[in-house]
Amino acid sequence: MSQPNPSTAMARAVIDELARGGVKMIVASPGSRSAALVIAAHEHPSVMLVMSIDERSGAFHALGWAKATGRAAAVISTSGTAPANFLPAAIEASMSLTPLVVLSADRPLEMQGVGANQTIDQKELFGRHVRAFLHLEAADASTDASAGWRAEASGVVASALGVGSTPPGPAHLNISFREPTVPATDDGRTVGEEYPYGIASWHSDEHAAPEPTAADLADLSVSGRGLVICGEGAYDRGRLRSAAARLGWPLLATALSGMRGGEVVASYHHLLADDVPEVLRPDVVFAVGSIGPSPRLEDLVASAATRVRVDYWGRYIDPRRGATKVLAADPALTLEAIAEQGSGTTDWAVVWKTADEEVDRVIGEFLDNEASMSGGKVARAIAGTDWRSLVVASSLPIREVDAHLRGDGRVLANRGASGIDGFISTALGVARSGPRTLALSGDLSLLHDSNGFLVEDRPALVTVVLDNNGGGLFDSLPPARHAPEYERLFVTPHGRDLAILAAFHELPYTESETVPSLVSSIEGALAETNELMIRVPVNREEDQATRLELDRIGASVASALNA
Ligand SMILES: Cc1ncc(C[n+]2csc(CCOP(=O)(O)OP(=O)(O)O)c2C)c(N)n1
Repeated sequence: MSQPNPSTAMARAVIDELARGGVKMIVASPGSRSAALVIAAHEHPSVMLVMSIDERSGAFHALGWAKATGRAAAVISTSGTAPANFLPAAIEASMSLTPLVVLSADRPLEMQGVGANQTIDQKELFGRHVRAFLHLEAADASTDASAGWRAEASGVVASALGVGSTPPGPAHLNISFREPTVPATDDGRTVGEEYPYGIASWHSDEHAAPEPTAADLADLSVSGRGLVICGEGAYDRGRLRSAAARLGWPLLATALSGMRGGEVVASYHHLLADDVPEVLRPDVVFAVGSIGPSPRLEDLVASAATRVRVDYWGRYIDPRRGATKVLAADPALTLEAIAEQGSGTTDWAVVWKTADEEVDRVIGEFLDNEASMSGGKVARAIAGTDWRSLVVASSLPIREVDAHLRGDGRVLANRGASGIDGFISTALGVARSGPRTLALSGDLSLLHDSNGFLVEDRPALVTVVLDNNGGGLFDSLPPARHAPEYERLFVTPHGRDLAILAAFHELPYTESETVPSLVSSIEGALAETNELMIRVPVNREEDQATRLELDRIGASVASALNA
């Protein structure tokens, strides 16, 4: 077999090293400078290569897949503005600790700074949003550089997976290529020499898990009323749950924590609408990971005298700057160590659980009797369907799911940076990892990333769109009361017919105006093709009025508890 040209040899070594490091899924967008990388990914036996026209969507597709599988994914782009489109997904990957390898092809040194076409400064393009920036100069046939290529490639994978105390996230490898960028030794534009050396392999390191230290555990008493709040993050759910049970501490869990169901308290959002009721006020709060989106959990944290925040990867999560202790430690091990000191007040968890069930019952009754469709109704309807993964958009969808979903199941959302961008692609990336994926989107989130539907070999996805013709979230924010031209400047109604969008993308489409029809459309699709877009028309004003009414109901349940 003849030797490859230098660009091909380098691309093969890099892609092979990614695969050896566990990167088995790569999303690439078309371009000439990146040709060697794309061809190497296409030819590698253990890599699944997916083509995406749009780099921004492609990166979110890879991100969704990585979030769903817990494994690193990679993206490939050509030079110029192409890799700049990776930035939103890279930021989300950074903040949600998702391993994402970003490969950008670049022009060689002799083409930099001389006005060459499609040539920009790509060095450190993602600034501080990546765990590492590495660069490979264009290969040539005069030196054996393969060990160096493999070292850089395995380094970028290790940085994405998390090395030492650095958490997983995005890592960027910028690679300059000289013509020819296709496997032919001479592609007619420039004569490329053969690369005469072997491309030997390398290996990567593993990270160490943090354990709580004696200082971490000092002053953490079990006397009084303790409460655990579980959010998104890395920790052993089972061990944390049993440690909380041993302590007799109630456990509240966000929809994104993956901890809902059973004895876990889920319906806190409306219960805490007014203030924290005296009977539910904790002395100690142990908050794990990122506990959004309901700001009322932060009120609950603030109401305790001892406020502990803990995150496995040491993310500093204390948005109100009120923590009495912020720990970088394994949350389950830490709570177990606390539980070894004894147990808390016996009937305290029962008080919380009773309140949780009561507020859920009263809210359910109210919504069942309400004629119009609302976000709350849709979230409750979805909760009971047979999805395997539920992917939820930012804005109202995640707030409604967090407020109404009570059962267990895998819920995913881009809440690292809470963008409405890349949503469809994220959901399709999740759907590529397994069947029965259900997405809940707002209409703006859908329109923002409808290019996501253009992805190659599109996985089947059931998408429910809460169509309130614009951004309904703003109705509960200050602009709704204080801004001029509120509708035009904030809500941005578009008046578009989503049926046409679905038809353009050749997606089966339906509309649901009642809960039974929504449930039957979802169940039908999940049981058969897994592919459907369901538009649920929602009146924005009525929906906002319902949310306010549910808050009033929650507050009255809470004040009855105090009585
Ligand atoms: C990329 C990005 N741009 C802008 C925003 C600000 N933003 C937050 S919510 C929202 C409206 C979203 O509308 P839609 O998806 O229809 O959901 P709804 O508010 O109606 O639930 C916008 C624009 C954002 N979070 N992310």
